[in-house]
Amino acid sequence: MNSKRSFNDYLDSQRKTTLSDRIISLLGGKTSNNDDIYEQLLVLLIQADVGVDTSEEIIDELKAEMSEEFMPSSRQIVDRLSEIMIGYYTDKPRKDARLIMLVGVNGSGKTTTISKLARYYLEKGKSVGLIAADTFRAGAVSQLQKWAERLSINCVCGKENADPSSVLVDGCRFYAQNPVDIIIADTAGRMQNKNNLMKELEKMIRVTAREIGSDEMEILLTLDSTIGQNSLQQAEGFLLSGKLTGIILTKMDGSSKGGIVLAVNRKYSLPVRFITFGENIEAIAEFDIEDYINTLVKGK
Ligand SMILES: Nc1nc2c(ncn2[C@@H]2O[C@H](COP(=O)(O)OP(=O)(O)OP(=O)(O)O)[C@@H](O)[C@H]2O)c(=O)[nH]1
Ligand SMILES: [Mg+2]
Repeated sequence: MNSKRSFNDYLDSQRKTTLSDRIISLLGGKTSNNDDIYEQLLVLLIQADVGVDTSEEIIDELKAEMSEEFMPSSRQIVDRLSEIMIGYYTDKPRKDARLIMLVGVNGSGKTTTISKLARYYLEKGKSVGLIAADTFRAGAVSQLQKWAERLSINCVCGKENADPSSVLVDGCRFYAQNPVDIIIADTAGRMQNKNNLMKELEKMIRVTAREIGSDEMEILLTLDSTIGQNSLQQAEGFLLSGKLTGIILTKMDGSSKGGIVLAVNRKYSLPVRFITFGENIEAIAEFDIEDYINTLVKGK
């Protein structure tokens, strides 16, 4: 199955509960333009995890455009709402990174996402190598090593309790001798408010940048989409002195509508690079804001 198709399957599964259906049933297909409607639209956005502040900004903008004389149909409201939401997202050009490092709190989906990413790039005809720099959690290295074996790719592994920075340096040097198109590095889960662990991560990024060049790196934060608004705090804690380059939103197959995409993007100007939507190795796709909002809001 190619990734576009599995992304479409995911979008299909989301169509059942679109905002559009709820908006249209709310408006009853009638032309309407009153405060009560906007209030209810606001609640729908907040329920979709867009966040209170961002939802208010979006609804205010919609409201300002709808003059009292103009009686929009519910379809027009839905269409305009989608456009405004897409306009709220700031993208950044994708880097052709030589190394992608995944960072994030424990259990957010780093290691499984790395196996998905590896398969994704292999399918695109790229060569891939892994670095297992989570030397903290027992079993973390072998978890990645198993995936590397299944995908027939190299994995440079650190010993348990080894300094993760030294594993990264070893990995970069191994792939300098045995070049691949993309190196993907796993890191140990850590809470964003643990200062020493965040310092360790900054060091890991620094030493890797010395080997690879900071322009050749993507540092991606895995955010568990099911935690809703807590994502904002996590993103703030993982800005890594400006080194964080983007987000992977995981577990989108759960109850989350993932509206947090807009809130995080608005607040920290971080692009969402990928979403994952299942335990299956194919359950990953590059994030596309228009597809995503159109599905979330309009169901198409
Ligand atoms: N349903 C679902 N589960 C997922 C997804 N991504 C990851 N998981 C599950 O989330 C759990 C944690 O995933 P890991 O990849 O081990 O998370 P991690 O961030 O590497 O965890 P630590 O190494 O402990 O920090 C596992 O049970 C995964 O199967 C997803 O997209 N959907
Ligand atoms: Mg892990």
